[in-house]
Amino acid sequence: MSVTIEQIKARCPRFRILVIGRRNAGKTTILKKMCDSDGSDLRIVDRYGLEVDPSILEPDRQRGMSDIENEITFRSNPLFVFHDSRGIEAGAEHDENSPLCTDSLWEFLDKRSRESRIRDQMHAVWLCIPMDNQRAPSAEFELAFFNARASPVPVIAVFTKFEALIDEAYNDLPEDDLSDTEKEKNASRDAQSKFDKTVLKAIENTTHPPDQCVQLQYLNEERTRCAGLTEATYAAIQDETLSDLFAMAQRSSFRVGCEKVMNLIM
Ligand SMILES: Nc1nc2c(ncn2[C@@H]2O[C@H](COP(=O)(O)OP(=O)(O)OP(=O)(O)O)[C@@H](O)[C@H]2O)c(=O)[nH]1
Ligand SMILES: [Mg+2]
Repeated sequence: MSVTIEQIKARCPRFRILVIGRRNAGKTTILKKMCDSDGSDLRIVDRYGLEVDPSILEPDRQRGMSDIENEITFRSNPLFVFHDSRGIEAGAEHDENSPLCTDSLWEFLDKRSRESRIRDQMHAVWLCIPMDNQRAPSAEFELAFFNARASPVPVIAVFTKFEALIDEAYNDLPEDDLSDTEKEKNASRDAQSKFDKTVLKAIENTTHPPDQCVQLQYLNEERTRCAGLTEATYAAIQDETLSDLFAMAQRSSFRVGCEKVMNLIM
């Protein structure tokens, strides 16, 4: 007998994601895109269910103000609930490269994976790695996370601001008479090749590499969506209930969701 949407929602009403990444990595931008929100409907509650002022996530607020246990939701899509690593980086407050406090992150993930109810467990991790930062991935930050432990939940490495690598490759192109279109094509090719040989290789050589990798670009622009992240997350989820729930929850990339939901309904 196939499982109905109501049965899935009764067991686990929301898909829970932990988003990790250094300052300015593009975390909040991704959450908003995923929920098709402009940010005005953002809601935060603390571990006791008490309402928290959403301004604690604003870029100029101290990272320590935020608590990883806080649940972030958007009214535009109540099927997703997020946790932001933002409060957890150690070191100088204004140093975007200050090291990740990996132990605290793993403690949080371990605790969540021991929760008896599926609704309280963490269902996926998005680790955002900004490509406009010359020091990413670094041994103090992203690589430390992947070298620390095997994750009890799927981890997706999200390479954000990928266009920064393409811009860099464009500037490095040799002088010639190629058209702008050809130059852009060559820059994309060179950026991808450099990324594969350096960034991706470093990530894949860690002790516990991510389940999926995805590149995102120009997410600061209104027109862009993060369909690649939807597909990568969907591909990483093993549990059937969770994969059905994720398919229902994601709205901004309709392809996976509609197919799955239609199959469940019919
Ligand atoms: N160029 C470019 N900018 C981006 C992209 N994604 C996000 N940004 C911009 O990067 C800045 C930081 O994005 P946020 O989403 O606030 O980053 P964050 O990781 O939540 O930052 P903190 O909350 O301070 O840790 C914003 O100005 C975004 O508009 C992208 O793909 N390309
Ligand atoms: Mg943020």
